[in-house]
Amino acid sequence: MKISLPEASRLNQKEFTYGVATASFQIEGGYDSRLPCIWDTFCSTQGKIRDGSDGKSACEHLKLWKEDIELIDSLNVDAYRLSLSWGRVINQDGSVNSEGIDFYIQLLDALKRKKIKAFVTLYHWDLPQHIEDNGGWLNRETAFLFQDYADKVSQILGDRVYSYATLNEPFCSSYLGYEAGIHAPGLAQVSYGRQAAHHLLLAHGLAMQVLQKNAPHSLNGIVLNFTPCYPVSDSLQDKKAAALADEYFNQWYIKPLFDGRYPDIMGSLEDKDKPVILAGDMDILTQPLDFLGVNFYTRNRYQHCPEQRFKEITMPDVPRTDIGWEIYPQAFTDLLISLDKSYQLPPIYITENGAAMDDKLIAQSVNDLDRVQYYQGHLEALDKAIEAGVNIQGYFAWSLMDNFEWAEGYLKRFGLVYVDYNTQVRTIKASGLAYRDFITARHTDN
Ligand code: PNW
Repeated sequence: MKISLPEASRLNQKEFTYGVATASFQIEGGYDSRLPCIWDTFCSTQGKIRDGSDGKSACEHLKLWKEDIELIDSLNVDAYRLSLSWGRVINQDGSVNSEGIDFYIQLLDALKRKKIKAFVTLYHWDLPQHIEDNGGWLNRETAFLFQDYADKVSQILGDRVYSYATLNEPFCSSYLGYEAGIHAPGLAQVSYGRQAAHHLLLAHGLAMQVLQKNAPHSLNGIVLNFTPCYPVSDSLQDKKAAALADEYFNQWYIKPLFDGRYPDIMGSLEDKDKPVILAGDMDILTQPLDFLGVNFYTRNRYQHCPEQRFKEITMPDVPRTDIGWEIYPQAFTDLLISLDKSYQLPPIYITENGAAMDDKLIAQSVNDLDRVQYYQGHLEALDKAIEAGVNIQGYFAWSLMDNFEWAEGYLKRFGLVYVDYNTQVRTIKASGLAYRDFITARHTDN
């Protein structure tokens, strides 16, 4: 089974950037050579991770990185998106950990030799635990510690990095981590979630300032995730409910960056739940961006509900991935068009898209045709958005390989490459081969 798009599609041009993505905590292991982070603590708390696992070894990428770079190269991608572990490169006293930064320098140099562009995310959720012990993202000071971290690493890494993203998915860090309690650090209050979000976006703005100074030639920006909100029916009330959910879960994290204010739904929060915003903060948040990273997986459906503003409804009989997320590529097209209409955006990169499937390794191969189909459908959806005029420059599959899937532990597999966690043997799945062949077949005439 193949992935293919019409010959004339923008997605078939060499100039379009294709990559694969990972994140430090999900693949590195190497627990002993970094500071403990909030995910180590969360994993050691009973009942938080579905299979009781942790990220101490993960995919042993810290040891196997050379092999993994060969693997990435064998997929013929133009780019690799990775994240840095804050607690591997910065010591508790704020100084640089030379062994930690050396690991990334070697990795980035190896990518450079292979002409693979490095897209580096500075924060993909692994906050050093000592910072959480001082309040984490509820403490405004954390935003300045992040700026300092960004400053130090961007000075050292220099032009090895093609693109820096400040944060990955501030929605997940703040809402899932501080409001819903299902991600680290596992706190659950509206006021916490909203305050954490503001401090994360502040951290982003502060970091952008130093990145533009230290790495003016890199493409600097942020990665946001969107789960578009659809009504369960055509009724006006359900449509309103979906629009409110969209403000609360999606627009909350993008509107301040481009419009310098939070969505109107903030006005309906109780005063105790509203974030503290200091004078001048919005000027810091709205730094110009070189790119916007968009992560897309699925959509959600909402219904009007008298006691709440909106209620999420699980629809029966819709196609779903192994993690339970609805497969609905049209939402990808709709999302990109609506973002493009709503904001003055820089070029967009799709920094994550992919699916968890119930993979079976049989006779050293994984025949994940359902995942191939997911990619086919979503690349077609992306093509439609480009046709409609949205400026999209690249696409990253999530993920290079199976890895630690947060609260799901190792139970859910998102990789183009299968990982046997007993042996650490990697096997390229049918989807990985299809992705490689699709990238390789792009024509060069135009
Ligand atoms: C993203 N949601 O996480 C992350 O960037 C990856 O680290 C992760 O492995 C991948 O997607 C797959 O889950 C998300 O509930 C987790 O809306 C949860 C949500 C969205 C993104």
